[in-house]
Amino acid sequence: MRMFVALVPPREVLEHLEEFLEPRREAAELRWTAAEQLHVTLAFLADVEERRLDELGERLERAAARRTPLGTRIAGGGAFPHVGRARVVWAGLELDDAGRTEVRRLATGARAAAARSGVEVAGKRFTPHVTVARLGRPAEVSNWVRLLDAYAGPAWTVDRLTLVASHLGEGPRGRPRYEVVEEFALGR
Ligand code: 2AM
Repeated sequence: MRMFVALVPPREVLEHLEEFLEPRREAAELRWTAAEQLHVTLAFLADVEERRLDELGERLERAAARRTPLGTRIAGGGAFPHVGRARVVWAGLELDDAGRTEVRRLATGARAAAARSGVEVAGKRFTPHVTVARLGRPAEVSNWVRLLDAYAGPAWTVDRLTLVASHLGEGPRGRPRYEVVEEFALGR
């Protein structure tokens, strides 16, 4: 199973970003993320075997319990691999130093939980981000990054980890369908 561990902002936060982007997104070369699919990936698990699921859930629960909730908002923008030839346009998380450390620990904890459950974790570098659009062909996206730099969404509290299954090709227009498998409360 293809899965990922994510921070999923509350609906009103997603809708706020959606309403900001909606009137501006006519550019055809960008594939925009549907509002209900916006998230911050902490750990991408390309191939989770069914038999690993129970242990993965238990370990994620413990990893989440060790961390404390933190306040943030979606704000600012960036691009991967870089603005000049981007494949991904993203919005950032506004975090103070303590929040940044806490989010990093959340990602480290989620990745360690997966690895200890015998699940391989893809990707080494972690930059907290919300992918808002993908590009089929790399392009210059400084206009979009500037636009997102002018954005600051409503404050919300990160209070859980979400384990999501990604069913490729089952969503609308060939997109993946995301299914929330389980949520794990922070600091319980
Ligand atoms: P993203 O956070 O940059 O959007 C579900 O597919 C999520 O997992 C996506 O949001 C995506 O990252 C992330 N993802 C997909 N493929 C990945 C890979 N090969 N390595 C790391 N993360 C990946």
